[in-house]
Amino acid sequence: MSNLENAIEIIKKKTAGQDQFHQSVDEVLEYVLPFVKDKQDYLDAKIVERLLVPDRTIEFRVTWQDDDGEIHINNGWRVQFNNAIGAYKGGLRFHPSVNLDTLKFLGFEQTFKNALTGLPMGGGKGGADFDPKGKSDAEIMRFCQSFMMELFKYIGPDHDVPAGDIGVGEREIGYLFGTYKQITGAHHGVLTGKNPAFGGSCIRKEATGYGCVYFLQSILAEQGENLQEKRCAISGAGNVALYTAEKLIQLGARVITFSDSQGYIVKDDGFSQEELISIRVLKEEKRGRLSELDLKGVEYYDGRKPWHEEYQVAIPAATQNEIEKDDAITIKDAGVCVMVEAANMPLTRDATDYLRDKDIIIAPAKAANAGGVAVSGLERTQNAQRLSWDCEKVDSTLKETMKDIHSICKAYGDNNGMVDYIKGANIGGFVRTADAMLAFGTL
Ligand code: NDP
Ligand code: 2IT
Repeated sequence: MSNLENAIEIIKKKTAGQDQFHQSVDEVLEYVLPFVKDKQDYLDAKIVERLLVPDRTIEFRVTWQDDDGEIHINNGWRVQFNNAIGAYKGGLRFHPSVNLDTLKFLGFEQTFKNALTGLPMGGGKGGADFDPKGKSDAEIMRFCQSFMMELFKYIGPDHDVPAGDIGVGEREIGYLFGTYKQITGAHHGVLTGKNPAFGGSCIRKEATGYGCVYFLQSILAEQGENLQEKRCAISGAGNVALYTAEKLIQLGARVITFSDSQGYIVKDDGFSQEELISIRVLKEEKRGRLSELDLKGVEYYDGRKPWHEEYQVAIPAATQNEIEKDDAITIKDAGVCVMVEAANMPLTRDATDYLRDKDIIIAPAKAANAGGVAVSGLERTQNAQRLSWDCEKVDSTLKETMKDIHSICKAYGDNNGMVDYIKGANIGGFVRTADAMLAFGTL
């Protein structure tokens, strides 16, 4: 065993039980280890070992009161993973399943994703094991206020800039930003994903989904194909799922499924933009369940995932490890040719291995869903300039960014003349971060 492999084993032992973190590390190392093998400067500086340990993790208590006056206590975290190329940047997740393992995997992934955008942003992630489901607006507000009472000590526009993720959208960012502003008196770009009324960027809420579709367009163009009439199955029915669908439908594809944590809906000839609005109102405004949707020609299947249909493009947009090996087999049998990871790490290792073995193209999350954080980067730029760009400018910059990420994947992901997007994204993201770390010396 080499010194490096030995060091990796020790890091894994020290972080025993952090299975999602190890899964994301293994995926990166599968490509990075062969790449650094003969690069003595990276090896001497122990860049790989340093990358596997977050700069710091902050854990805190969040105490809040519900509408009946009862006190609740949750755990909050911020993982500041790596700031080699810029201030820590990454979302906040509010979901009962959140723990340090989840946030470490997300912060680690975010480091490489942010590097791929070409913008000066390091990687971080945070959140709480708070369940927003069934909570009133006032309860959400009080939770966000209490969360920020602690988080504000560790963030700042040039230091760490959080945004949204699962369970944190424009409403929560509003409460968080309002609290930060109340405590510090400063109105600046400390959070992204803000409402454009007070400094948010046009297209930020659409950006992750739109970016996924722009990336898919580049992949299809590489195959001499396009989106016209392509049947797409999407999981999830949140921010990323719905804006991915909006752009797909705009560009002539058919979106046939959505899901939530209870079940899935299907419309065999594809959802329309009007139907999409009904789904958005149900999920975003009423915070309801897909089972409550009443739309003609739409079937609901309780307790099932959406992969048993016929489609060419699969787009998981819900959560990590939602596609297991059995689902991957179903997806292959459905006739899929491209898998676009809109969610972070949506495939288990077995599922990834199975689909790659069957030569199905996988666009990894680091590349495919980078559009969200890229426009977050543009929101920071606008805040620093004290002005707002028009939507056209933000959208065209997003398109260029996704094309550039596709080119990076091609440059680093050659596999016998084909593009291996997983390899390309991992090495491309690594090189940029590693070179910055080298330049700083031993820190
Ligand atoms: P939302 O909270 O808006 O929506 C999440 C969706 O996923 C909901 O439909 C939810 O169902 C479903 N879901 C969440 N957890 C689970 C679970 N454990 N099992 C089954 N379904 C689940 O989140 P986003 O759309 O923002 O995020 C979706 C994915 O995209 C995440 O992986 C996130 O990390 C990633 N992402 C988000 C970005 C952003 O800008 N928001 C940027 C890049 C990646 P239900 O309604 O029943 O809870
Ligand atoms: O996973 C992600 O890239 C995000 N949740 C978005 C992060 C951001 O800072 O916009």
